Amino acid sequence: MKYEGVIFDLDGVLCHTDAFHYQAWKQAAEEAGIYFDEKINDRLRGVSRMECMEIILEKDPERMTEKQKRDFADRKNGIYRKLLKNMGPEDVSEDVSFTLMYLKSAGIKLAVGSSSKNAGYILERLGLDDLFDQVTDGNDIRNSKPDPEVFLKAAEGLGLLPKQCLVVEDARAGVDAAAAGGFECAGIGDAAAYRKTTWSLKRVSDILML
Ligand code: B16
Ligand code: MG
Repeated sequence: MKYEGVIFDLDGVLCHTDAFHYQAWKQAAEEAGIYFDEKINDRLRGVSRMECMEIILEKDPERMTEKQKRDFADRKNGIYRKLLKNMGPEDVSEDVSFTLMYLKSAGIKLAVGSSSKNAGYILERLGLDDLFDQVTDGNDIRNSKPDPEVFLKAAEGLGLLPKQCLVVEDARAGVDAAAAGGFECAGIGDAAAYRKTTWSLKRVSDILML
């Protein structure tokens, strides 16, 4: 690999929490009488919790006060955290596990760059909390993706420059963030077909060829 470090997005790359996010937003929305569907959920990938609120309320932005928005987001997070208890090391795919072990043994520095404030907890549930040299998440940043802050801080934590690192992302907002920070970016899923993606991946282990 030509990179000295790899910065992985968490949700959608190292693991899949989409269904839990969906269930939690859906339940909180139903309780509050707000419409929510999978299409809206798809637009929430890589986006911070409070920015998700703006998307959910975009048809009726005046509907809630700031306090009500925070309460709604807290309610969603409570439901989401309970669902995360269902996750365990078996939720890391063999492909992801192999990739992480291979890179680690090759001496490549490894980081997580996630918008999620639950990243630490998720990594713990997955049994991956000791593996990374740097974890930068939603608790460490002021501006979330597409702002490059999360990746710039992760690279800094690794002691590397953006051009020395590869970012791996599943969300367009994340690819935009990587590009804005001067990183090359490998896109998987939704991000694979995005024009700003440097490399398109079918599976995470494809990065081992770069
Ligand atoms: P939380 P990533 C993102 O994580 C998710 O893709 C996005 O759907 C979620 O809204 C965001 O984290 C915030 O998550 O509510 O747990 O703080 O893809 O950047 O790892
Ligand atoms: Mg993601």
